[in-house]
Amino acid sequence: MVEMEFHHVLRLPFLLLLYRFEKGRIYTFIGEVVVSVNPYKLLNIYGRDTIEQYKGRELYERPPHLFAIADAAYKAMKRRSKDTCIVISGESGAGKTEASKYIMQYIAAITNPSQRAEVERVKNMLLKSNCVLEAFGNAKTNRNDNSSRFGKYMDINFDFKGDPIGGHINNYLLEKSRVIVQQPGERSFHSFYQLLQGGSEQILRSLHLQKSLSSYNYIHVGAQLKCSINDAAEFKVVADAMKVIGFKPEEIQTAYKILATILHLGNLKFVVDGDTPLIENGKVVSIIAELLSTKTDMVEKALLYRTVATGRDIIDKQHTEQEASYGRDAFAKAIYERLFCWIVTRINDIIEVKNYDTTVHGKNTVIGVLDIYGFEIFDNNSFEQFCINYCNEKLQQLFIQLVLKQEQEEYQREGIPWKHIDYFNNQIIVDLVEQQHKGIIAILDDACMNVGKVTDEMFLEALNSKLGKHGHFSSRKKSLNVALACYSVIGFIDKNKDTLFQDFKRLMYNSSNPVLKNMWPEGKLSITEVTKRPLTAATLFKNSMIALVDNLASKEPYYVRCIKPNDKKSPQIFDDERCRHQVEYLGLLENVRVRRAGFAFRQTYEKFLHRYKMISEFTWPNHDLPSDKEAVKKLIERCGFQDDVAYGKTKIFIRTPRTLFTLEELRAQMLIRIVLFLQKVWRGTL
Ligand code: AD9
Ligand code: MG
Repeated sequence: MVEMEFHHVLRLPFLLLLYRFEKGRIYTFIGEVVVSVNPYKLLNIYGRDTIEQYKGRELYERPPHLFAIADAAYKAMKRRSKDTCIVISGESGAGKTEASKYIMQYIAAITNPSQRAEVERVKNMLLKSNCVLEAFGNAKTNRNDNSSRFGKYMDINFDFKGDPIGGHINNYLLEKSRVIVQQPGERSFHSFYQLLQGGSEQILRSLHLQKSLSSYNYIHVGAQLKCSINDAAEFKVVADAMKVIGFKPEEIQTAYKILATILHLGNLKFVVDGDTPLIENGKVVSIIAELLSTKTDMVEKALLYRTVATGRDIIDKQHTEQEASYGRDAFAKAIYERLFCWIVTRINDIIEVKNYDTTVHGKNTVIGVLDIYGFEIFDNNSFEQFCINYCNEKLQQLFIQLVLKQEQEEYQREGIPWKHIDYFNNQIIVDLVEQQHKGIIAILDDACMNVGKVTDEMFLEALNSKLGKHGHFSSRKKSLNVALACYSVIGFIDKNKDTLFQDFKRLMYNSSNPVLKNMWPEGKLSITEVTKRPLTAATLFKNSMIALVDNLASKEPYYVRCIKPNDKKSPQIFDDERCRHQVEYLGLLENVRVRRAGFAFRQTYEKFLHRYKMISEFTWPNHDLPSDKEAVKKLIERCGFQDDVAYGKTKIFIRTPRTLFTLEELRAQMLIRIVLFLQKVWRGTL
């Protein structure tokens, strides 16, 4: 019990986290939030025996653990048929992706006790999808050897028995610029290294690839880097997982062909003959044509010309050398991104719930698990970091809304005496980025809409003139500063416009490989049919973030807040400053204060009675008091909990979790008695 008191009733979360980390206890509860400190070593706390300890228990019955929160989300979904979600946040390398996998493993382990084959199949596919997505969507960065370069929200659907019957994955903005360039010390996506290191000689030969990583311009920066991922072994694991999930051999083969195409594209060189760019290494073009199941002259044409409509005329306009290089890089990024999205779509096709009839089987409920890219600041931060960090601000805002703001507003609404606790509301930062007409994204889009050449510097000037007076915006020459972070505007315009010449789309659509062709349906349109200007990358991302937050807000949320103890990936070091900072910006201090002064549990009088009325003779089977509120008061006094509760206008508020356990225990005892009593009645022995 002493232990239990200690990990809830915390005054200084930072010291408590330190104390617990040193004792090898990486999880701590703050209210219903689990705080996790990355141990950077394998711990023996995820096995079958641990799972059994958490299965079906109440949240605070066992020491803090991811399994406790997973079980709580699962129980809430099952007991109350409510959709729930688990939001995992924290900076890059803090342990979000690992946490999401343990949560999924836990859910898989505790469901389907009758071992139904179809449910087992679904569970297996859900678990296997992780390693495929990580191979194509994760990369080594300077912060994390297995950094998620995309955001992932996965819904797991359950049937009325509480067994998984399918799922759906939403992916968010892949950092595709990594395909063509990486910062020193970083690598491209794992998939490239896995193919080159793990692919058999036969596979590599068919793709015209050689094992040497440094032969390929797009990945040579990180070729010699040590990475904790075993590329060769992972190649086989991923290939097997793809097979198990249901990818067809020709689909897997096409994925390899796309990876190979990109590696070859990176080695393409343009030379200028007078004004005319030519391709220096023509052999590479024919290899690419072979891999893409198209013709060499068509690939060459797409690389050197673009079709433009001028009035009624359609002409082939020759690229400058710069345009040709830009086009090549944009093509490489686009086919990788498309491959990634296609993988997600294929997984979704396979795992989506099929043949579920709600009229027969009851409601199909959902647990969502969110694992996004964590907040990150590097030496050089560009459009991608801007998007990633905006996403983190958005989720922090949701946390504030749900945990801090709503909590306090509820006390007020219910008339519970309450001293307001201040917190930094980051809505102002979110607005700065996303506000219509006035926010950074709107200003960026405006700049991109301008006809004629718009430079990043012009965008910076527009920001300065429109946001110069904003308290959270500052800029220096050639850089812009939002909130705590420094970003360079270089590349913002290009990355936001995200132009891919139409000719490449048509090239892909005209491939005789049906898998490739299907990935590029818009290539069907001719130049005169393409009229609409596509939404910009930032606006698409903003819209997807708004939809994500709306979706999360519609579910009952559970939080895991991950903390990175040091920047050296060391299991020994708890870097005070780094941890203090994270505790601060994650809002954990305020979270503790709101929780400590507040109430762990609340429920409407009606629902409360419905669950606990058997505990007291005043309420069982029905009460004759003037209101449910009066009946609850009577029940609570009867149990002696009057000092641990407050009565709101419509809800009862219970301060400590222990009271709730006791109520649950009393309820369970009474249910057993009632059942025994009824059995006796039925048998006629009473
Ligand atoms: V990023 O935002 O995707 O860059 P994450 O996802 O927060 O980041 P990740 O889960 O990938 O971080 O964890 C980083 C590394 O920390 C892992 O590769 C493990 O080596 C290590 N880690 C994280 N959590 C655990 C754990 N519970 N037990 C052991 C862990 N090691
Ligand atoms: Mg991750």
